[in-house]
Amino acid sequence: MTLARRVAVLIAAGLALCAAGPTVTYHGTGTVLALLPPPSDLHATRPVIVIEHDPIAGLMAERMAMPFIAASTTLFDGLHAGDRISFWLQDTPGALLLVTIERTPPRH
Ligand SMILES: [Cu+2]
Repeated sequence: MTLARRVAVLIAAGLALCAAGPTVTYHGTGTVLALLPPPSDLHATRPVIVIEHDPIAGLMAERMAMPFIAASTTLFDGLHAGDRISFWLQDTPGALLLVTIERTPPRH
């Protein structure tokens, strides 16, 4: 490989990294409807949580019930259907990934 070619490859790699950009994170609140460790009907290998979520700024303007893939089953520890939660999503290439969950006081 010539030096010019090598430099071109390095530049292309650098541009690819830049294109990936900063990690985009969204914060949401809602109620747990179901906790589905893998394997489940919704995903063979990854944990899924179904949330009735409130509007999520920058992502979804509507309140709705929908499933999210969770980064780890350990996020489900101590959680139950019906719990009010605050959660954070990360926009990753494969999925909108739920990376953090906190239980919050019930809303009356
Ligand atoms: Cu939604």
